[in-house]
Amino acid sequence: MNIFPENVSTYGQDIDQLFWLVLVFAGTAFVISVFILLYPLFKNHHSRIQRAKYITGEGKAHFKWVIIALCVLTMSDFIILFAEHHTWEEFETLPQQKDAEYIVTGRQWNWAFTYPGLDGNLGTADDVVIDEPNSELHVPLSKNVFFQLKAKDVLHSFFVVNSRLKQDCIPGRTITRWINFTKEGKYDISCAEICGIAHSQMRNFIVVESQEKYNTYIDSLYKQHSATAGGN
Ligand SMILES: [Cu+2]
Repeated sequence: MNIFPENVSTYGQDIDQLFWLVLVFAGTAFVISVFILLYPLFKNHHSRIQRAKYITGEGKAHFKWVIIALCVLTMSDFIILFAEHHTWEEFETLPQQKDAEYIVTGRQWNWAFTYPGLDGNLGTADDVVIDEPNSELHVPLSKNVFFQLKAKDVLHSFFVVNSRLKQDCIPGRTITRWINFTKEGKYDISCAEICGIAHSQMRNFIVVESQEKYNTYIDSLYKQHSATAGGN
C-alpha cells in the first residue's frame, strides 16, 4: 500500500519503509495502551463490583508489569534504531561525487535560488539569484544535486515532498543536503515551518530535467542574466 506522494529520489523508498516500521511499533503500543486503560473501566463497572482499591504499584506482582513494558519498549526502540541506521547514514552522508550545487535561501515569504554562474562556483560575483514568488529551480536528472540551505530571517523548512527531503533552515547556519532525482518532472517545494502570516504562500518548484534540457536552460538563464547585468 502506498499512501504517499510519488517518490522520485534514490533514498525516498527507504524513508517510506521506515515510516511503516515506526507505525507498526508505535501503533501496536498505542492499541495495547488504550486496551489496558479502557478494559478495566468496562469490566469493573460500578454496578458489578465493589469499590476499586488504591494500588501504589510497588509490590512485586504489579511492578513486574512496569519492567516488562519497559523492556518491550526499549527493545522496540533498538529494533527501530538498528533498522534506520542504513537509511540515516545514506541520507546524512554527502556523496563524494557532487554534480551540481545551489544555495536555497528561505525568507519571509519565498524561496530564493542561487545558481553558481559561469565560473561554476557559488559565492562569486557572477552568481545568478532568482527570488520571485512561485519560481522554479532547475536541476539535472540522476545527478547528485547539493543544496546549501539557509534562512534570511526566521526558521523555515525546505520540503520537497516527492524526494522525502525535509530540512529546517536556520538563520546564521548553512546546512548542506542532497537529492538524486530518479524521474523528470516539476515538483513542489514548500515550507514546513510556520514562518509568519504568508507562510502558506511559500510555494516554489523544482524542475528535474535531462542533462541536455538542463544545459539549454542554464545557458539561456546565464545569457539573460549577463544581458540584464550588462544593461545596468
Ligand atoms: Cu517559511
